[in-house]
Amino acid sequence: MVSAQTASASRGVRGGVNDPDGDGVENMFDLDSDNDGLTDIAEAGGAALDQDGDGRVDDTADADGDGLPDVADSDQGGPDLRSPDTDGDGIEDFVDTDSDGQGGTDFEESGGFEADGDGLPDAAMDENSDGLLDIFDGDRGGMPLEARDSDGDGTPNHLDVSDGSGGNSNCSLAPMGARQGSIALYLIIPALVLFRRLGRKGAES
Ligand SMILES: [Ca+2]
Ligand SMILES: [Ca+2]
Ligand SMILES: [Ca+2]
Ligand SMILES: [Ca+2]
Repeated sequence: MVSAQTASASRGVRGGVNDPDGDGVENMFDLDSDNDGLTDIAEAGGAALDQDGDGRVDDTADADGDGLPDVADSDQGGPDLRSPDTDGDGIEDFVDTDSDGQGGTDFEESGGFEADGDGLPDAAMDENSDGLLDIFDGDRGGMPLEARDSDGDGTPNHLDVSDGSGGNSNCSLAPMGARQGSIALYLIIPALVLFRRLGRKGAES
């Protein structure tokens, strides 16, 4: 069952329009506008441009002076980063804590663990007030959450409604290795029983 708080959070309406995560940092200054640990640049498809995990592009050279760093400027051969709305609910991914609308939050689907059941990080400390929680902030010794792609189809779990979970959002939270492990057990246990039976038959004959 989804709590009202989680449902509200998943629709990105925890705070105001310009500060949906309610951390006091407006989106235009917030490096993680929905506070789920996936930086805005990563949620726009630019994770590779931020290797040091501070939520900003590493190379800020701006040859044409248009305010966009060359590495994210299509005028300069960079990718044309957009603000996608993967589930089409009218809330762009960078402010949508459940970007694929599948039920599990982006934080959970990216391997994040939390205890209070709201599907979002429990930590609240953001010492440098850039909107990116310390635990995810490269400037504060943290590391941003990294997207996972359990089924290896090139679409990360938090954007993938068919990530091999069979439509069950709980399954999508399980690491792929765990699922493989359970399949292997299903295969191994009957095989062991068969071998033991054959062994007994051999000993009796
Ligand atoms: Ca904010
Ligand atoms: Ca985010
Ligand atoms: Ca959305
Ligand atoms: Ca911060």
